[in-house]
Amino acid sequence: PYGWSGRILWADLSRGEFREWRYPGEMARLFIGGRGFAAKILWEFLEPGADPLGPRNLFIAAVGPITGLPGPNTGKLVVAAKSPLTGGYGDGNIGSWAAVQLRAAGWDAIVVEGAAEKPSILVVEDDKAWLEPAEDLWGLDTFQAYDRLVERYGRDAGILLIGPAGENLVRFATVVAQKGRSGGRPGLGAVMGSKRLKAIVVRGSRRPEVFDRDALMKAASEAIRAVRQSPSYGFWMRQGTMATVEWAQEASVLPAYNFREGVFEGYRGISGSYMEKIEVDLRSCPLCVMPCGHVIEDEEGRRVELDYENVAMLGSNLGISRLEEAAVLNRLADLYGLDTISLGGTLGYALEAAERGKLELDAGWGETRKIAGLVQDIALRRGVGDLLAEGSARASRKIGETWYAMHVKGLEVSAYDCHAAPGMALAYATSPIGAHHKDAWLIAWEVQHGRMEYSREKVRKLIELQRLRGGLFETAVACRFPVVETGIDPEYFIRLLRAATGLDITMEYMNEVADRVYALIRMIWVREHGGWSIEMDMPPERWFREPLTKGPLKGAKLDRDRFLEMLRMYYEERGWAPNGVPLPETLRRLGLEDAVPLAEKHAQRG
Ligand code: PTT
Ligand code: SF4
Repeated sequence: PYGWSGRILWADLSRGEFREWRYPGEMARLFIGGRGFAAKILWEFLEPGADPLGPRNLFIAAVGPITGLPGPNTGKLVVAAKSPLTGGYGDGNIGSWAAVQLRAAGWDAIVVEGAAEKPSILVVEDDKAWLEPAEDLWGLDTFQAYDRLVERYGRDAGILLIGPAGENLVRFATVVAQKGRSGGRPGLGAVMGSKRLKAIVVRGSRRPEVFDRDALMKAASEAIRAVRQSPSYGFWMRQGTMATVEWAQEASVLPAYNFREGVFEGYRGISGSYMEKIEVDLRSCPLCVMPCGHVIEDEEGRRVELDYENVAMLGSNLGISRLEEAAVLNRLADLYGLDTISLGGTLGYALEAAERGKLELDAGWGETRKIAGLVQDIALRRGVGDLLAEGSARASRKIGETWYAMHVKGLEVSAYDCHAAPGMALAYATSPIGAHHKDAWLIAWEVQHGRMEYSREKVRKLIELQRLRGGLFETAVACRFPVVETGIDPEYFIRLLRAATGLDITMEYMNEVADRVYALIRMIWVREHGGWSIEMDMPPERWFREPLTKGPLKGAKLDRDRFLEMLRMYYEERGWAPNGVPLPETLRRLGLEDAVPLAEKHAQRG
């Protein structure tokens, strides 16, 4: 086959066994790769009710047909598992040489089950796989461990690893690649930790086979030229995602003080414009043609790669108005392997709970040094850090105040306040992994199109974005920024897919793949939770309860009834029942017959 190797590496760490699974060709056609493969594998092989931090959970790393090929920004891979943070489907998308190497080794995915007895490294070299001891690395931070792994396996090795947070099963620990590339927000690092897997190291020596190399090269060079000629390319190269700080402030969506407000008085000090003045380096994922890893030196003179989400969640959301201070927290998150968004959301919740006298905490808004201490406590599960390592949903239930815990399904909201953005709130509510912006960054469109409206048009736009971002880019597996940031035509990626696979793939075809993957992921959630209700898709109570008190949109908040109406429209558009379960006929149309019995049991019509 072209585009796929047709092989998945199955590693059982309990038994120390490694086997090749030649999966059916239909799986490639229906699910493409990446998130699609992850969803299919979890649906078929994950034991329902398995403890996410137990040996029966499956940890998956998957590439897609265009990963690692010529073309803009194809050095990405998807990591997925049942999430210890949400109890549902969880995934993330990381830029890493491991993506390129996995393809060169001739595997479309790695599935890891069981748990090793001792800290281990899974080494994959072309067709062979084995475990090596990692006792000497256990306890090391991700930078130290990365350096040791490079020494041991060489500069060209693809490396995915965890830090102390993953080892200590912090529920929002991530998987880290290179220094400062991190993914798998819903606790994928803890899943690796529970398997005592410090790292996965991959090397391959083959060139992936493609159907039509000339067509591939042509599409790739045209796409790269389009990126470089884009009017937004220059500004992107200067600020990357950091440009969003000033934009978010202007649009009143910059989270401040645990999402109490959408504007922050100190936004200039954490902005992209300020960053430009102190930037010391620019890094990127492999094969990237528009690098966005802007590096500055933090308060302590150490190098940190920044992103908007990190800076907003660990800056304005915690009342911190100096970039160099937010960077201290960002760096700690990278070192320990903690998700910056969930960390910022959980810390924001804790600071507010302390302010309300519900939690004893020796830290307040803007107190960076003390907050940094808390970050360490979380990673090492010390004192109150042990409670906060559970994430804001669990911590808030324990504390007994849940309405200002800013999460959906247990995953903390990314850095866009939604008091005045019902569509973005719906994007969080319906994201397949909990509140993440990656599937639908509706906010930019929404602020210009009837911002406070609850309309079907908005619902349709949301689904359009979910199909493109959560479908095409998560299954073909490449970075979505060439399309969503420099605005090149997504058709370039369809051409790459066609040239790689030889299949007659169109955008409509990929939209259907996206709908199939969405429906199947929803069925995984339904199975894990023993049913579903519309309340389980609701955004945080704060946005309905308490209006903004500052900025041009002062007084704005969401309307519960109108939001529910829009959520029902969303289900309708997707062919899901009014309680959020895909209808049997929808599943049949998408070729998901094996999920029909579960849907028949749980879908409540009207
Ligand atoms: C992503 C999430 C994001 S989304 C950010 S900043 W962003 C945070 N980054 C973190 C970090 O850094 N360190 C850390 N310890 N935790 C972090 N948590 C947060 O994780 C990332 C880029 C970005 S930067 C974005 S939007 C795009 N996301 C893509 C995606 O989801 N799919 C895709 N096909 N392409 C994408 N391109 C862009 O990639 P998660 P990365 Mg990340 C330091 O992984 O789990 O999806 O969460 O992977 O290699 O760092 O690239 O303003
Ligand atoms: Fe990585 Fe940024 Fe390049 Fe995308 S644009 S591949 S996230 S460096």
